[in-house]
Amino acid sequence: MRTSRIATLAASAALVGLPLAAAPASAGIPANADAHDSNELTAELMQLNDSGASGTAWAMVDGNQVEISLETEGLLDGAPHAQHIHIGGQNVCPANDQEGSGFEGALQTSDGADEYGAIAVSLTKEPGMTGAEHGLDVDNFPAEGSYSYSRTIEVSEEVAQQIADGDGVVVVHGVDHDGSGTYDGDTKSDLDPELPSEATDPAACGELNAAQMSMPHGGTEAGGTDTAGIEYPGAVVLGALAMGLGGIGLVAARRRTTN
Ligand SMILES: [Cu+2]
Repeated sequence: MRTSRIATLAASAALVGLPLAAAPASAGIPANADAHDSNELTAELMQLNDSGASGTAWAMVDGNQVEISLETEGLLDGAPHAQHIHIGGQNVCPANDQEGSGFEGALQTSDGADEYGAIAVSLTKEPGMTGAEHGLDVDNFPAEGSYSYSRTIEVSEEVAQQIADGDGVVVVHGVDHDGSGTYDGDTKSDLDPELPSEATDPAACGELNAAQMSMPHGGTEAGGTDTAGIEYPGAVVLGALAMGLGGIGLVAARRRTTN
């Protein structure tokens, strides 16, 4: 009687132990991340208008909070770069060589609206406002040729969902078409006739898509958990539970993407 019960226990333990072998595969998921309502995205920013600019963007959607980081280079130094998440187009970037209505065929911001949509979130620095209507608050945007930007922004639930669904496109503006070292020229901006078009023409663009792997922001905490799980039997059960929860999260995430 007693031995068979022990055998049952051993069998259960073996079953519980099984997921542990698969645990390292989940190491990329940060231990503190809530798999149910967070969504990690990345974008590679490519030049538009032959600006020579490039960069990367990373975003994490958690409820109606969007944490976003940008790394840029090759932009005009000493001039403000309006930057936004655009939503509502085909969720893509125009081609670098796409002809527009601006200076010598330059692509103006509205020329790319079919591709990337309209301004949805203004990526200003603190304490700048982040709504679409603040898209040209030039005093609150980075003004270097290369910069790192990071901010957590509260958005509407609709915008959060759209970004999480991969409908967001990051656009950085400001191109020195004539190489004068400043925003000038006779062509007026299609967004604000008070500004030269150079101040608002798109310089770089990247589509925010679901991240294939964790960026440094969340990845570091994940390393310690697996070894701890092997040393403490209690943690094995926790690990198995976490695997189960993770699985549910994955199913939910997949369902969301197919919808
Ligand atoms: Cu924009």
